Amino acid sequence: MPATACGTIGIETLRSGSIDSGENPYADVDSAVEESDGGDGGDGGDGGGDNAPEITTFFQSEVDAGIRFDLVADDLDDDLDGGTASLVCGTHQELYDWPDGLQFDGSNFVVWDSDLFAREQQHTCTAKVTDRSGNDSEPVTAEWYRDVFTVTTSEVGDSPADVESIGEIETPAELTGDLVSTGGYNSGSALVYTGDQDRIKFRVADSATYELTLRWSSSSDFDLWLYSEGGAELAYSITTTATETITYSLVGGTNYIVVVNGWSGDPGSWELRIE
Ligand SMILES: [Ca+2]
Ligand SMILES: [Ca+2]
Ligand SMILES: [Ca+2]
Repeated sequence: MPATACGTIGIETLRSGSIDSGENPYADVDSAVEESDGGDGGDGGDGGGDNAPEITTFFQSEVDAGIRFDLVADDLDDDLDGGTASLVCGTHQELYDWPDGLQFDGSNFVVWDSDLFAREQQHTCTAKVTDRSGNDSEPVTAEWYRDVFTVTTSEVGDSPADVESIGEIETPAELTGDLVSTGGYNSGSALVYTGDQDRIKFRVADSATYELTLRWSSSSDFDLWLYSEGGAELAYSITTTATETITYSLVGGTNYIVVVNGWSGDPGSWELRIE
């Protein structure tokens, strides 16, 4: 996927020339309509307004506001203004006036809601532009894989007050971190952890049953706990296997604290998947 780039929607490369020369940029509209009415279609005719536009750049990328589409088209006979551009991704499509409908936040591209694009899936999007004479470009297709939501946590202290807050996550999400030490003992029916504890505060947007799965690479014994923001114990997974899983109904918009503990063995990195 290209990085964010200077590609723009709404550039018609020959457009400025016609403006500068004082020509009426819409001079072809009436004759094109008449041709269409007469059954000739947009492709026949007299050499004016008959050239199909061409998409020269089309790609999407993920930005803070959502999924951004950059689209550049060219039209040799300069009658793209007043036409349209269509974007189709799966079952969602939008039709924009060219070029004015393609303005987003004062700039020359469009941004779609990222909720339209599930994570860990391939998305196929197709763009097509049509000039005001009715000539369609060839459709241009872009394949794009939207990756999992990731958060790399940082080391914080080990007291209950030492929490890293990562805000609202999108699911599936993969959180990673490192336990720098391990240790623990049984105190009656309670477990006491004496090693590194990684506490992360998060929330999800939607209320649902989620699975939290902790994995780590070493042969150590790590554990997983879930608390309310106020510190109430909600769930835990403290097996001796190399995976810990908590299944829990999280309330959307509510903060929770998940804790990764090292019970025994070598310290090392961990990965927590929430979905
Ligand atoms: Ca740590
Ligand atoms: Ca810690
Ligand atoms: Ca364990």
